[in-house]
Amino acid sequence: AALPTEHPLRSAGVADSPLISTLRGLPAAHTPVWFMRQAGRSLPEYRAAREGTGMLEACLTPDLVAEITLQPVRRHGVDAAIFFSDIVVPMKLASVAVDIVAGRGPVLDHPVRTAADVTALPELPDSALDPIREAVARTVAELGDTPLIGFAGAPFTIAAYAVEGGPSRDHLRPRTMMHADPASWTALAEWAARTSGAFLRAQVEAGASAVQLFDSWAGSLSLADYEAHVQRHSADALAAVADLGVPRIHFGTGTGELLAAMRDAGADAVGVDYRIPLDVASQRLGGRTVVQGNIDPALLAAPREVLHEHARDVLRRGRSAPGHVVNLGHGVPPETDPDVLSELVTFIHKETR
Ligand code: 1CP
Repeated sequence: AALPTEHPLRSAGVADSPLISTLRGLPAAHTPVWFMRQAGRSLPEYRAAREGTGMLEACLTPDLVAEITLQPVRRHGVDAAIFFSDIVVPMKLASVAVDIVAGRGPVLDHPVRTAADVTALPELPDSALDPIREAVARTVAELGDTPLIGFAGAPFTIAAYAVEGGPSRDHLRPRTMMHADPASWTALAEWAARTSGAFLRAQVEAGASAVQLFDSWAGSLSLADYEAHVQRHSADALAAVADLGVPRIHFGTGTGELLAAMRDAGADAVGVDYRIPLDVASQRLGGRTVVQGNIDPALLAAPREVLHEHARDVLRRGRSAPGHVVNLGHGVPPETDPDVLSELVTFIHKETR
């Protein structure tokens, strides 16, 4: 299979954009920058658009999704849009009883803990992804040469919410399940990989030019558990778009010990959180993998000169990799001053042009 004829990645503007060039290890006009959670609570226009609409309802309203996805591109001039959605949206579309509770996060009515719970998980029908396709199509129609990044949750992070039934700190239950009931774990992770893989594929076919797999909580795993129980499922999710030829980014937090294993799951670029410097990350990746990161979100609230010095250090260390996409080490904190982000984008572009 190939990308549809009218796909943005077939246009020179998107294909040669700083983000796509950099992810492919090619030279770019400047170092690209975007921010995880750039579409969200740090923007007053986001809060206004979301007013009175629940998170999941918003994610299934194509006009609203397009508007929220475009807001940070208009305001900050970032080098990519990230599709406004959530990692649990495909679960919801598969008819799992899940909601996103304000101030908490995803919560399931029935946590998935036994073999019977896993067997009862509903498959995601292809037609359920139509609102996603429509939202992506509306978004890319407005984006011009700025690429859209599609995303999905990686099987471990999805399973962490499913088994715990909501947010947790140590993700003990899913980590227990992989040892106590490996057959159920495997079936759950395979379900999550199919579901996330279909979500990724729908976004790419509808116009996303790159993808990011979020394994936000993989840092709670040992390398041994990652390799034995997680890596091949993440590889399956990434493989769902392999034939389409879009660059694939793989991100997690606290994953300093897992970077090479995450790359080997099939990623072109590896996202690094703020806990290890990019030159160390690049060395752990054998110096042959594009890196993304890793401005510490805490420094967004520091004096401008302190933030700039930190950003310069991140750029300097990023040069040891064959390509560097600037991002934060994790999401934009909700209380961030949006002007700081706009100014940081200008700074990165000026420093690297
Ligand atoms: O701008 C963007 O980055 C696009 C939007 C986006 C993305 C990529 C949202 C909107 N969610 C996500 C992915 C996501 N969702 C991840 C991976 C990224 C990360 O590590 O931050 C995770 C872990 C979730 C789960 C989730 N959804 C949480 C975390 C809960 C926990 O365990 O601590 C929360 C709070 C949500 C809700 C959510 N998702 C997105 C927004 C804007 C919100 C807040 C909604 C609201 O309450 O109004």
